[in-house]
Parts: sequence; C-alpha cells; structure tokens
Amino acid sequence: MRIVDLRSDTVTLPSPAMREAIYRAELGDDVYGEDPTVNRLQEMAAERMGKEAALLVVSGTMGNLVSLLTHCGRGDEIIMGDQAHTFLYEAGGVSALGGIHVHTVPNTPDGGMDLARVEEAIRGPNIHFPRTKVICLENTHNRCGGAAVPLAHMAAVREIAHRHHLAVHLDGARIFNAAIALGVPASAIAAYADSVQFCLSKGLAAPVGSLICGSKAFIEEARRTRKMVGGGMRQAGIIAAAGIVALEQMVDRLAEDHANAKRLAEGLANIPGIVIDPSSVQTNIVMFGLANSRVSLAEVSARLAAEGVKINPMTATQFRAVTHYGIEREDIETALAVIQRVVAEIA
Ligand code: TLP
Repeated sequence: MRIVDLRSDTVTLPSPAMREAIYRAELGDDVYGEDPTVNRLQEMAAERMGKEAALLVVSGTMGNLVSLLTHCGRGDEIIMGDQAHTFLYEAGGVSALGGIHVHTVPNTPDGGMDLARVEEAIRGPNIHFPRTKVICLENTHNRCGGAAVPLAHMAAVREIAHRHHLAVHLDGARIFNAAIALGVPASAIAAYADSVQFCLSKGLAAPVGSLICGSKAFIEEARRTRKMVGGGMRQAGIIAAAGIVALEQMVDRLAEDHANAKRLAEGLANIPGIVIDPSSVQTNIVMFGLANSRVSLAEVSARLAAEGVKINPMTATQFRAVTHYGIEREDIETALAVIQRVVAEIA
C-alpha cells in the first residue's frame, strides 16, 4: 500500500541529487571554520536572506534557541504570539536553558498580533519588571494554518521594536513558502528582522539543518552560543551539501505543494462532515475539522492511518495536513477518497 503521509513536511526524504552531493561533499572541521561546504552554504543562506552572515545549526528549534540566547541574558523578556512554535513546541528551551521570560500576546488568525497589545507588552524601566529585549514573529505561521504574514504587519512590528530599541527575531522555518505566497523574495521578508532562522529539512527536503542569519557581529556571537549548547559540529559539510541542493533546486517547487494544498482544501470542502474554509489555505498547510463534535479526532486519525493516509490532529478540534516533496496530485485524490469514506463510516 502506498502511504500518503501528510503529518508534516518534516517527513520529506532527501532527493537523489542530495544523496549524491552528500557522497561527494568536500569536508573539514567546521569548529575551526574549515569546512568548505558549510562555508558555502552559509554564504548562500546569508545572500538569500539579505544578511551579512549565516550559521548552520541542527534544527529549527536550535535556530530559535541559539538566536534568542544570543539576543538575551537571564531574566530578559521576549514577546511572542501565544500560538508561536517557540512558545508551544520547543520544550520551553529559552526559559529552561536561557532563563528568558516569555511574554505572550494573542495571535490573530492571520498569524500576526494586535499591534496595540504588542506595544502594551513592552516593559518600561522599573525594578519590578524584566527587561524586554526581543519581539518574535513567525512566517509562515504554523498554528495559524500556514498563513503568510503580510509584509505590512512585519514592518509595523519592526517599527515598534526599533522605536523601543528591541530586536526582531523571525522564526522563518517556512520562509520560502511565505515568499512564494507573498510573491516576494525571502530577503524582503527577512528585511524586517534582525535575526532569522529558516529550515532546510521541511519542504526543502534536506535531511537535517537550519540556518540563522543576521549581522556579522550577531552571527559571531551566535557561533559561541551554538558551541555552548553543544551544536558545534565537525565535518558538517555532510549536512550542508544537501542544504546547498535544497537552496538551489527545491525552493521554486514549493509552489506545487501550495497547489496540492489548495486542491486538498477544495476537495475537503465537498465532503459532508468536514468543516473547512478553503480560502484560508495560503501555503502548504491545510487545517480542517469535523462537523460532528462527538467524533474523536484521534479515532479518525487512526482509521485514516489504517487505510494508508497519515494526518494528525493539531488542536482539540482541527486536523493539520501538510503537502510536500514526495506528495503528488494523485496522492491528494487518494487522500480525499479515503477521508470521505472514513468520515462517512464514523458519522
Ligand atoms: N514544526 C514541526 C513540529 O514541531 C510541530 C512541524 O511538524 O511542523 N518553527 C516552526 C514554525 C516549525 O513549524 C518547526 C517544526 C520548528 C520551528 C522547529 O523545527 P525543528 O523540528 O527542525 O526543530
């Protein structure tokens, strides 16, 4: 049975060109800065993001952690949306490892935050308060259904941040999906952030890796923080080689994932018992619910998996299906047929 795995774009396997590049990669010790393949990837990443420098880390979680540990000292505060990946899914690392205080502001459904609430959250000089240092953004926004956060919102957040002498950090795990949806280069999105991390191992299909991009001084300091958390890698060109292929060959094809997500959403809208607003789908993430609130999402998920379609619930009421490299148009049609059958059986 062919498995249609829509749990995440993190399940993507490396392309044949990546395996070849890994095999042939020229290597050195990256803690000495001597791995030519890592150096090349970092230069490419910095250029793509319009920043001075970049640093390879093992994961998106490490990208956000190292960035925020670099911006902040213990007891400092960061502001982020209450649906942010860093707040919900990174094991509280910034607090556990950095003593950083997280101040959340409700996310709006479009992945942004109410600007007045952001400004209100910034602390003034008072011995009772932690010191606010950073405002965090996420684009595309995972929990907000892969929403591409508009540039105008990012500009407004940056204006507030800089007026208060704060930095902006962008969790751009899926920044290239955002770039396609907004019709701009990724650097136009990263321009509103002082630091940005983006992932190679989601839709871009590399097996491992994320990059932190920022000023030369910031990246030099982040290199030290990365070492501190045990992320200094040696012959990391093995990883970087696939990352170079990801940036060269896998960015433009993300548009196919967006088209497949649209088709999935439109198909789901025609299935009785499914609740979805197909117009909300902007990138490769499709969120949908069940009309019958007594039916357990876990039960539906298990039944779908038994029929070869893997989709996980993301919230108490919503499934999340993610399209990616390796998912073809026929797989979407298969998934729709299976979902229709399972939902009819369980109703
Ligand atoms: N997200 C994963 C899960 O952790 C939920 C997924 O399947 O989507 N930022 C964003 C916006 C992310 O979506 C993720 C991964 C990360 C950071 C963390 O990246 P990794 O998994 O490489 O640590």
